[in-house]
Amino acid sequence: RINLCKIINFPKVSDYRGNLTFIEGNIHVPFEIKRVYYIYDIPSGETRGGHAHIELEQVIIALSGSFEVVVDDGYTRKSFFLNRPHYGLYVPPGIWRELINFSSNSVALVLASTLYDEKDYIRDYETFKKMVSGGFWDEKKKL
Ligand code: T46
Repeated sequence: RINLCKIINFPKVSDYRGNLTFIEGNIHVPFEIKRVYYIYDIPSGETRGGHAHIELEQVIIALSGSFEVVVDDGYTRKSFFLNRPHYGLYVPPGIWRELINFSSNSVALVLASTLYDEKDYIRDYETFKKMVSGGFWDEKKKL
């Protein structure tokens, strides 16, 4: 399932005044956008994430600066380097994610398919692995 994690390129309108990127739900991302949040003022060396989601789909964008997103489907790990605001990483449900190596002043913008729900989080890696091997997400393929 790791190959469901994909870079999505967004439209970029450039002219002498600069660049403009726009993102429309169900058009440029494969879900309706229900929530937007951003992570910023990250102290040097800190990491974010370290969990998986039951239902939530997200697109993670480096609005400013750069960082890496390490994704893990329970079998395979893959790392994506994000450093421009005109593309993002789509992360489907059932993927463990960690955000690492933030540059100074980086801002991670996240588009989310659901409202915040703590019950959707799997914060224990062993529990995640058990759910993967039990086939929990096998019927929930998307993209
Ligand atoms: C993810 C990564 C990339 C809310 O109250 N509402 C929200 O919408 C969110 C996202 C968080 N919170 C609260 C829950 C915690 O008390 O904010 C606190 C910090 O959240 P968390 O520790 O989950 O933050 P991260 O940066 O580790 O994870 C977040 C998202 O939660 C997660 O879905 O994929 O960013």
